[in-house]
Amino acid sequence: MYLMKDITRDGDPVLRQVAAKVAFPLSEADQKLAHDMMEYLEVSQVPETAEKYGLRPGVGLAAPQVGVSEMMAAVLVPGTEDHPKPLFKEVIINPVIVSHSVQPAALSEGEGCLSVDHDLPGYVVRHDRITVRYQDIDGKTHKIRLRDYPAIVCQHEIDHLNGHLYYDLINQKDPYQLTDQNTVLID
Ligand code: NB4
Ligand code: NI
Repeated sequence: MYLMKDITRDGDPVLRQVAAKVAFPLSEADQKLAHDMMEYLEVSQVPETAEKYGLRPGVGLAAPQVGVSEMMAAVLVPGTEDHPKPLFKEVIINPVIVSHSVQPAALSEGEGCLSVDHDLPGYVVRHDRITVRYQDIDGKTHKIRLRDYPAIVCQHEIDHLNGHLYYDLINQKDPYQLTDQNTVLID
């Protein structure tokens, strides 16, 4: 299982590289990578185990964040109290955003990143709705539509695979300025 000491930090060149496409069938190393990234998210989302292992909670984790420059990311968007089934749980491989809404969206609280030790304030303006094509661990291709919170998480992870970090998208002059008045703010 991954621990915080295994997470690459801002300044490591791997976070600025464009990751390599993953070949199928997955190698044993890639199968373990997929498993261990999702395991991190699961363990990090339970307060007791997060505390036990000293993990920062996460809803996504991209392979470059564990030092592997490959197009793979784990996403675990939890459900709500009265709807506990995860909103989206998948290891996405070779993901591509094939289309997106014109309408922008941002998390109202801004974003944080396990690879960035100090949270930088500001709106990270992204697409409100996306269509993503990706392969699962069995090599099966999926094309799915996501909106709001799960769409934001996937965009953050796909950005990692292309060498981008969330603060690249914050308006440097005025972090909470919204250029587009139609921006959806997501709690
Ligand atoms: C990825 C996210 C940053 C913004 C929004 C949020 C958390 C991350 C980074 C979009 C994607 C990790 C990957 C959270 C969190 C809500 C759900 C369930 C119970 C606690 C957990 C807290 F932890 N971001 N952290 N940051 N990254 N929500 N939640 N809660 O996940 O760097 O590239 O456990
Ligand atoms: Ni991140």
